[in-house]
This record gives sequence, C-alpha cells and structure tokens, in this order.
Amino acid sequence: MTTNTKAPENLLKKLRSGHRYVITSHINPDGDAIGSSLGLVRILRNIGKGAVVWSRDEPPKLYRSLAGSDRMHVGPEPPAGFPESFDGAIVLECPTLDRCGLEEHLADMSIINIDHHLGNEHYGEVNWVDTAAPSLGEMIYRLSQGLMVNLDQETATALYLTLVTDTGGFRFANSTPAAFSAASALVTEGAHPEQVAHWLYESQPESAVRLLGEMLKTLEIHGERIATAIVTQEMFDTAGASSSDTEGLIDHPRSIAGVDAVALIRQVDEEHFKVSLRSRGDIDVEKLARQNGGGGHRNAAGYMADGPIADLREKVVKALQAALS
Ligand SMILES: [Mn+2]
Repeated sequence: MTTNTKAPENLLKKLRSGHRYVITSHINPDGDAIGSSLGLVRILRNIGKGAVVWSRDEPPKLYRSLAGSDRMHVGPEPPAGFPESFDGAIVLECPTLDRCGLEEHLADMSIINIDHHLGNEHYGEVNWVDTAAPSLGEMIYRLSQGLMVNLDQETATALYLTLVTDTGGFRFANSTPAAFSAASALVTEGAHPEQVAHWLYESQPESAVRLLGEMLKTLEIHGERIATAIVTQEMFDTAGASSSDTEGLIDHPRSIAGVDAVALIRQVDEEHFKVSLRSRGDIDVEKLARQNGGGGHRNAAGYMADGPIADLREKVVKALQAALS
C-alpha cells in the first residue's frame, strides 16, 4: 500500500528517445496541473530535451511565483513550431484526452499520458496511471528519480506545491506516507514550505477578502447541517472584486461545526447564477447538480440556474434537506 512504484521503463525510454515535447494539462488548471507541468519542463531540460508548456486556460494568479510560469504558452492557438518541431505531447492529469481542451490539436501526436485519476482511459501511446499517487507532482518526482535527474530548488518547489494543493495542505485522505516522503525529499532538495504556504494562503488580493466579508453577511444556517451564502453583482462592486476572487469562498461556510452541506449562490450576470455545492461523506451533491444540468464529484459539484435568488436559495435548501435525510 505504501510502496510507490517506480516510473515505468517504457516511459523513461520513450522520453529519452524524443528531442522536444509539448506538455499540457487540464482546462482550468489547478496547483497540481501547473506545478507538475513546470517541474517536468525543468526535468526534461536537465536531460537535454526541449519542452514547452501549453495550457489552454490562464493559470490562477496564485501560481505566478513558480519559476517558468511566465514562459507558459496559454490559449487555444498552438505555440510556434507546433506540431512539426515536437516529438510528442505529454498530457498530465487528464483521465480523458478532451480534459486538456486541446484534443483536436493533439489528435495526430504521439501521446504520453501521466495521471493519477480514477477511470483514466489510457489514450496514450505510453500510459502511466497511478491512482494511489497523492498528487501528479509526486509521480513527476518519481519520474525524475527514474531519469536520474537531481532537482534544483525551483523544480523541488514546483513539485512540493502540487503536494500541498492536492492534499489540501496535508489534510485530505490522500496525505499518505508517500506524500510525506516525497515532501521530505523535495524539502531536502530545497523546496521552501513557508514560501509555498505564503503564496497559497497569504497572498490574497484585498478584494477577495473584502468579498468574503460581503458574503458572510448573507450566511444562513438551515437546521444546523446546511449553510447557504450569496454573492451578488452588487457585492462584487462593493468589494472591487471579480470572479477570480471567489475561489475558496465556499470553504468558509463549510468550516462551521455541524455543517455537512453548503450551497453558495453566485450571480454571474443579470439573471444567471452559479450554484456551488459542497458536502461531507455520503451526502451526494453531484446527483443534485446533475438533476439541475450540472455536474462534479460526490462532495463538490455545481450547476447554473436562473433567478430570482431567493427562490434559488429556497429550492437548494429543500434539495439539500432531502439529500441529508
Ligand atoms: Mn492532481
């Protein structure tokens, strides 16, 4: 259970055989996607390979301090020289190829698929899927060992960040011995936990904290186990905030003792609202989201809906009460 397997030989061989790679990950990239991509670029350069990170979507500002984040190629248009000057695409964190949002461009490429999600469809020419890996960055660390690359401080930091974000700061169930031993090795190689924590948890724009203040004024608890909150266009204006400032807002109602399900209703434009849902344990909010045309995971899901906002709140509370009983 705690033994983490080595990067497979056919993957190492494949990587050594090419000269230049494009590295991509999923749409709306998270810390694991960005940190793994930027870490892998540096590892490949170390063994004399060229590599370009191509992300369809702009990475969140949070990860801007990572080395190389300013040199990523962002957007739906291919980077210079693509595809002729590349020997293959390395797709990270995508259970299906279309998760990267660039599948049409990559259709004719030789694909290396590296992932830790359940249900990966093994769409690559080479596939390395380890669902026990705490983060994809932890697999990239093992890959660096297989390639016998000594990590520099920047690479260690990028990979360490993937562990912190995917384990929720070593709080989630994937905080396994493998997560801690990789973290230990990466800190030994020069990753700075304090600096990473500062980037992730102490670098919020003022507008995001002010928006949180506005949201908390709307907090309601419905019979102890359900919490709801609202973010309106007016509140965005008051706080000077934008939609990028909403990340993590829903964690605050969820942090209340006894609360097992949360709905955050956020105004997107005049009539449209995004309903974000979080739950604990067996409470399935994915089902609820799907019934409303949305989706997600059992404990984190969402859907779009039309107002008015008071009706939306009433409806979602009723649905959550039904899900709880
Ligand atoms: Mn991940």
